[in-house]
Amino acid sequence: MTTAFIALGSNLGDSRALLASALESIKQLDDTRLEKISPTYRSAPVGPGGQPDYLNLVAQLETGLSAGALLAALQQIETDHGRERREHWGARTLDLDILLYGNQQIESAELTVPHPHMAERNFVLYPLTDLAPDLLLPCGTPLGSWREACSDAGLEALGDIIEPGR
Ligand code: ROI
Repeated sequence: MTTAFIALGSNLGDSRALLASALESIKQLDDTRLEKISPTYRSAPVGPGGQPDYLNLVAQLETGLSAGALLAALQQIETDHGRERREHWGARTLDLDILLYGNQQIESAELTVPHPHMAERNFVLYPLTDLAPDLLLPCGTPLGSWREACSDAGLEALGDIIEPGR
């Protein structure tokens, strides 16, 4: 089994219900246990202007799925929740990103792990630190040093407002 951290985000539709339903779907993945869920944050959009604020959180899994199988399963959950691949960095009903997969560094055509933008995204680093404050990244850097270097501008902690459900 491998510990994986997944970033969840939504800024279209009923984001709170979509994220709760996505967590329920993650819980039901083969050979996978949903271990912990971070508090939820409201975050200002990174990317093209004029899109609504996001809700973001991070989930910690134990999984027997390979990274590729986990990615495919998460993409299916996105599709099941109305995700359409449209504008680059545009608004979306549901975004599921693999942040970390054990201690592995992966660079394939489909997947880069650790997630290539996580160091600069407060809506990832803050909830991830809530779950795993003492985490060492695969490169050996403590997560805390990335988070300390990352401003909390545009980020609002909402607490534990989302749990798996339909
Ligand atoms: N911006 C925020 N605040 N939260 C996200 O989850 C998010 N996801 C994205 C882009 C469009 C880059 N911007 C985001 O994919």
